[in-house]
Amino acid sequence: RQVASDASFHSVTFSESNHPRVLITGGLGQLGVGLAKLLRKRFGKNNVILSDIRKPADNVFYSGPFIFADILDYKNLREIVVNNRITWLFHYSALLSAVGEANVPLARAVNITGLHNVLDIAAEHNLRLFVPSTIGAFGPTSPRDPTPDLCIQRPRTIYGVSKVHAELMGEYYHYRYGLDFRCLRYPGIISADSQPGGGTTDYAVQIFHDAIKTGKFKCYLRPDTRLPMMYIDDCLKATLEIMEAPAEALTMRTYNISAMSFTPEELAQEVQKYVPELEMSYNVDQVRQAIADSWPMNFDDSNARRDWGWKHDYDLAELVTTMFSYLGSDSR
Ligand code: AKB
Repeated sequence: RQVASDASFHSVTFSESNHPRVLITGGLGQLGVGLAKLLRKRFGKNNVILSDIRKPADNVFYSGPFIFADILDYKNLREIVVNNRITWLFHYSALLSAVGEANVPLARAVNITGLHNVLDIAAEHNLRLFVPSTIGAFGPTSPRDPTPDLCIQRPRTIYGVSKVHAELMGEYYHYRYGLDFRCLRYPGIISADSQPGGGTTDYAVQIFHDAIKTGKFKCYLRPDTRLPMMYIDDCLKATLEIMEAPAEALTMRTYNISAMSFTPEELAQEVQKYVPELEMSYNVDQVRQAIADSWPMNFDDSNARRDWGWKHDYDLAELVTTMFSYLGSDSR
């Protein structure tokens, strides 16, 4: 009887191990909950652990495994990886561009020291590691229209500097230690049921909420500020696709991905198709404007399209329709 139950135990663990065991750090930011939902559909609810240092809302807590993980605590992170037999790690903990400028020491700790912990644990435990990078990894001396994968990267924010560092360190660990590091440079991400925190592209999310609630939106960027953007479903799809891509398909380890580029003025025109009375005004925040002015206007993602078949589903019109169908334009 003992032997039989041991055998069935092993067969259960064996079949479960066909799926990756996933940990998502910084899981309560704009992207983690949506990513967990997508991965749980594919790999099973209990194979995907969401983590953060904050307390989750009840619906997040009850939708699947959630644990406390502090990426600055090496031992805590290592214990979680070992105890849960983690094989894939999505490292989403980071301070974004605007909030990073407001607290450089914290951004340096989270975005750089935290990354070092994650890299060491991933290399030591043979994990497949995804780290998001960003359009913010480029700077004023990069070509901006379009911005290719390989060009000058001299960002002027601590966020951008930390992301260039992450790209280079991940690639170094890949070539030096064989770490299966995969990285996408995200544009500004737009989502309906989660909020970004402290970024430069956040206006493109806030405009929908304010248009519905008040019919007014005050934008902190100039009307002609063009930035690459993407709907969250495309972003999460690309993230899963690069993690599942066969290693032989990847000619690089860090790829630009893109879907659309627009200015606040162009977004407002599209939003006005749903809220015609929307009153736009502009009150430029010099810090965020300077950041935006140093970032790509259009992102060249031809390598991602060629190597692993990246293709976006949402353009500007589709994005705006989808946002209003989630948020409900008549909920005022
Ligand atoms: C930010 O605005 O800081 C982020 C990003 C583009 O990386 N949304």
